[in-house]
Amino acid sequence: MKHWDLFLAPYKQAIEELKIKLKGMRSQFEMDSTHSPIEFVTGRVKPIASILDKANQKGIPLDKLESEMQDIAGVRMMCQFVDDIKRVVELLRQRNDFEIVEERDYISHKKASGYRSYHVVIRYPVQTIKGEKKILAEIQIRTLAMNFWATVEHSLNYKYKGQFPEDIQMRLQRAAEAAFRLDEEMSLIRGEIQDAQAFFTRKKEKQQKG
Ligand code: 0O2
Repeated sequence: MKHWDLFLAPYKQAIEELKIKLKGMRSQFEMDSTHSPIEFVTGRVKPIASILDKANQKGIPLDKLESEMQDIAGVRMMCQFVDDIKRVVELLRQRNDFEIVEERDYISHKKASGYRSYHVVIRYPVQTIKGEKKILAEIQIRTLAMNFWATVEHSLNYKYKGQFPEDIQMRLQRAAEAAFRLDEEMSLIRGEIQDAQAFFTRKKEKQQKG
């Protein structure tokens, strides 16, 4: 087995486990017939090329990756409303299957790029045949609008290698403001939206029962 496969194996295992656990939170809300603050969950192990790029940019020696690169394992939890993010963070704080080591609030303090998200860095124990191994993982919690902006900006960043032409830079800033306003508008009609969603869920359940 190659060195990278061995190194990444516990991160892959952690992602698979975390996706099941965090998606499980959503199913529990559904069973409760209450609004789920979690819309959907995704996860990935950072590709080797991105690990090497980031290590290079941040001056992280390769033998320090385990302790200094916090997002080799990354999970994203998407929410409908900004207020849902706080609830999700609270739920994560209550869990006892991992330890929170750091929280970064890029919602109250958005990044200069316009990026908004709430990051929770955890130390997660992976059970292996050689015993327990604790790895760092980053959970990013964001609204659907924040996710849309970040996904598009990330692709453009890849294309332009961070050196955006001025017009694109300006449009991205405007798009970030629009995403912020969209979140605000949705929060204002949150009650209406949730009533409508509850109505459709009940209707679907009735139809399924025949
Ligand atoms: P990828 O491809 O998503 O893995 P730094 O790189 O110094 O900003 P640090 O210290 O690693 O960040 O921690 P931070 O900022 O909490 O987390 C970095 C990750 O957050 C990024 O990972 C992105 O996923 C996301 N992120 C942070 N800033 C931005 C931004 O301006 N735009 C977008 N689209 N995403 C952002 P990677 O390694 O950059 O990329």
